[in-house]
Amino acid sequence: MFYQKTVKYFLIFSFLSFLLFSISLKAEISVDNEWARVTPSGAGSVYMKIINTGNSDDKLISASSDEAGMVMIHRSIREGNISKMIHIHDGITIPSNSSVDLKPGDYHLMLMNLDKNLSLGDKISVVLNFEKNDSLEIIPVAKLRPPKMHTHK
Ligand SMILES: [Cu+2]
Repeated sequence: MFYQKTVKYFLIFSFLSFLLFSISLKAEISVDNEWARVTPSGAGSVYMKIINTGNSDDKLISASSDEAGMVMIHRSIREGNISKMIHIHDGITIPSNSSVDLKPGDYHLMLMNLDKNLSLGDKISVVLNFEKNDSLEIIPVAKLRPPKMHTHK
């Protein structure tokens, strides 16, 4: 009897702690217009707009996907006539009350060793990890071209 009560209180306490923990977590980062590019090789690129509505800067530090061996943060740069991709090791800063576009010819996520080649319309689950904010799951759809931007109020 005493044992049952203890278990009961413990469960209630755990649940309340979880609620408090959830409330204290930051959710000031959102993602819009996420999409993935179809590539003939075993890699794919993911683009999106990352919006920070908080009053402090945050940083996208890493990303992962169950469907890819590895997800890297890349940036395409031009050197003369050559376009090449560099691996961004220190993340992408998302300034407070601002946004950063991951777009072709610029920042993107590179899905390495995809389980299968992407086909048009495929959905891929990708988890974004931030320095301060909660991790965020996005599900970009494989497309040829970027989606039209939504309008925001
Ligand atoms: Cu890349």
